[in-house]
Amino acid sequence: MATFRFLHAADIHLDSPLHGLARYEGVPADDVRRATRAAFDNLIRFACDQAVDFVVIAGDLFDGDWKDMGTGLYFARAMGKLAAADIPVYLLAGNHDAASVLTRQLPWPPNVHQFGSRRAETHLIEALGVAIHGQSFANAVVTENLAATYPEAVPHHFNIGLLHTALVGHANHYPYAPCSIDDLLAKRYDYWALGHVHDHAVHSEQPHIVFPGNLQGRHIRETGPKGAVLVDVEDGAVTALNHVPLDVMRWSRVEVDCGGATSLDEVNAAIRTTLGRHHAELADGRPMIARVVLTGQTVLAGILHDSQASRRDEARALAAAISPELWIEKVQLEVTALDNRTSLTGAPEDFLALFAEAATAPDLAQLLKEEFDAFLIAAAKAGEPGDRDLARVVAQGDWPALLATAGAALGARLSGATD
Ligand SMILES: [Mn+2]
Repeated sequence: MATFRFLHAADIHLDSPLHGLARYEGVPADDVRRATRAAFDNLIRFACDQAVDFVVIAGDLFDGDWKDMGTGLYFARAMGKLAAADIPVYLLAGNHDAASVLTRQLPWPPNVHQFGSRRAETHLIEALGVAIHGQSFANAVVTENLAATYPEAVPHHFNIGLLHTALVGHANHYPYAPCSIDDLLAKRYDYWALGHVHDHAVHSEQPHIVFPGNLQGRHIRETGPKGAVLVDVEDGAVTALNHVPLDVMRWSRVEVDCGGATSLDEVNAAIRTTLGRHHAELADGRPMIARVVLTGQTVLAGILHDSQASRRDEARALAAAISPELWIEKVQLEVTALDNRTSLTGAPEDFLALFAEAATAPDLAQLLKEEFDAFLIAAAKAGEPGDRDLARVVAQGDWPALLATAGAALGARLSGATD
C-alpha cells in the first residue's frame, strides 16, 4: 500500500465570534472577529507547505447558518488554494452545519467532496489505496448511532471513518450520534477521524480513534493550543500522528494562589508573577486571552469580593506590562475567608494593616470610604467627647487623615490602652 500523509481537522466554526472581550479598551476587534478565518488560513498554508495528500474535516466547518454569502465565498476561495496545490478535501456536516441548518449554498470547487446525510457513503482515492467513509448530519440533533450503519471496510485499502460524534458522552457537548469505542473498533477501519468534542484526544492507537479538537479557541472553556492532526501513513500503517497548533489567539485559565496574602500589593505581585510565567510558557508567540482565577484562604477575601472591578482593571494593567498582546478576560474570585478561629486571632493586626495600607492606597481608601462612610458619619454625629478629632476630619472629608486617626483610635482600643 501507498505511503501518504493527511490532515485531520474538525470544528472549525468559521466566522464564530470570540466571547469575553466586548468593550475591552485596546483589543484589536478586527483580529478577534477574523480569528477563525485566520486559523483556517493557517491550516490551508500548512496543508500546502507539508504537501499533504488530502484533508478531512469531521463536521462543524461552519458555526451555523451564514449571516451572508461572505462566509461561503471565503471558504470557496480557501478551497481554491488547495485545488491549486492538488489537495482534495473530504468533509461532512455536524450539528452546527447540518443540512437543515444551512439555508444558503454555493457550488464548491471540484476538489471538495461532501458526504450526504441520507446514508453513510464511501469515497475512494484509488491512487493512494484510501477509502473514506462518512455521513453528514441531516439535522442539528442526531440521536441515532450513525457509526453502526457505516459500510464494511474496503479490502486492501487504508480505511478512514469520518464521523461527528460525542462517543458515549462528554460533559461539555451534546450526546449526538452516540457510539462506543467498541462500535468503532468493530468496523475494522484503520483510522477514525472524529469531530464534535473540542478537546484534542486520542482514544485508541490500534486503530487510531482521534479528535483533533477545534481549530481556534473561541471562549474561556476552549483553552490551550488548538489546531489539527497531521497523520503519516507508510504501507498501510500510521507511523506518526502530530497535533499541530494552528490557532491565532490562545485562551488560558491562570490560577493565582493568594493564600496568606495580607495586602492588595501582595495579591498584585502574585498575579504579576504567575501571569508572566504562564504567558512565557504557553502563549507561543500568539496573543493570549487569560482568565485570572484568585484562589486560596486570605484575610483579604471580603475586600477582594467587594472590589472585583478594580481587580480586573489592575490585572489588565499588569497584563499589559507583561505583553501588549496579553488580555484579561475576567478576574474570577475563588478565594475564601480564613476560618473563624484564625480570623478571630488574626483580625486586629490585619485590620490595622489594612488601615495603614489605605492611608497610602487611594483605591483601598475609596473602598473603605464607601464601606464606612455612613457608619462614621453616624458615629461623628453621636458626638462622643473623645471623637472630636474624628468628627472634624469626617466633616472635612479628609480621608487620609481620617484613616490615620481612626486607625490610631482603633489600635488603642484593641490594645486596651483606652477606657
Ligand atoms: Mn463543534
